[in-house]
Amino acid sequence: MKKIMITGACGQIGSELVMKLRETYGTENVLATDIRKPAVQKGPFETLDVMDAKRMNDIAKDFGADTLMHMAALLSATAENNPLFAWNLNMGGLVNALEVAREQNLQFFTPSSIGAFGPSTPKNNTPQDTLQRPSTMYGVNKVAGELLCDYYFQRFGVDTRGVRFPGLISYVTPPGGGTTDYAVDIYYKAITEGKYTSYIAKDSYMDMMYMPDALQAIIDLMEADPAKLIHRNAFNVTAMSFEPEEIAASIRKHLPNFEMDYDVDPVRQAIADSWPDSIDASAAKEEWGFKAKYDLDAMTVDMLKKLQEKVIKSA
Ligand code: AKB
Repeated sequence: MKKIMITGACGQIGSELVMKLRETYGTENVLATDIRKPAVQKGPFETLDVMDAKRMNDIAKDFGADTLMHMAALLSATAENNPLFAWNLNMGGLVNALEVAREQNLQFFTPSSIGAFGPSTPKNNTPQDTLQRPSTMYGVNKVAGELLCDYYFQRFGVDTRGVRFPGLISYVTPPGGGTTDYAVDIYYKAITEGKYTSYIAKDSYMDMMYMPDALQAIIDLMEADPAKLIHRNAFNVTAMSFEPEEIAASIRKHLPNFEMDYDVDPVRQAIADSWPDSIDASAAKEEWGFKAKYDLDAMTVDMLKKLQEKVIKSA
């Protein structure tokens, strides 16, 4: 049985990943760590600042980890507001985690992002291997991270694996500081207020994926036969690409009175404009069988149902 340690376990992906991994591998085999304590604690947890390399190493050793999933990172919009802090945290945390994996011979996962692409990248059906000259600090961190993970595999034989996630949509933990967060906020506001003001402009297409597909992708990649992996650390994965009017139209199929207007945020809009409109996930499909179950309408049905239940419960 695997023994998995996760950093950033209270974040948007981390909090759901911990639950999914505990269902799959057993509660006691998954150690959650984060700089802040979770609101509800139902399994092994340690407080950890990923900048503290020694503590990270000690915690992994004491737990007897064989796998490290490094999820702690600042997202694109927050990183743009404080680029130096983002560089220090995103790169410092990653190199500390890779060192733990190297010293203790752990299998390693960390997510990259569509943010690793930039304005000169082909915008449509963006290939797996292509130009990557991002114009954001987050993108610089992600490209450097992809290369660093490749380096740790080639130079030290660490079993590093990763995907380029698109915007992730979930009803469990709200995201914080991302450019794609509008596609989560819109569902909350549709339920609670019946209207939404989008900070992303009309016609701005970005790739997205529903969280259950993202979690399954992580497990499938980590379980994949290493002999089949050519692109270890930066597989393009996506389930859908849409712009604000399309997600609003999908919501209106269930809430016909839903209204949307725009108040575009120039910082997040510039980031969105620098990213691809849609990426090509065929390498992930060929090398480890990546498949997303949810398209936009299937996701909308589930999001609205789960959020309605959540709002009723908290009332
Ligand atoms: C963000 O918007 O920063 C993230 C991402 C696409 O990496 N959701």
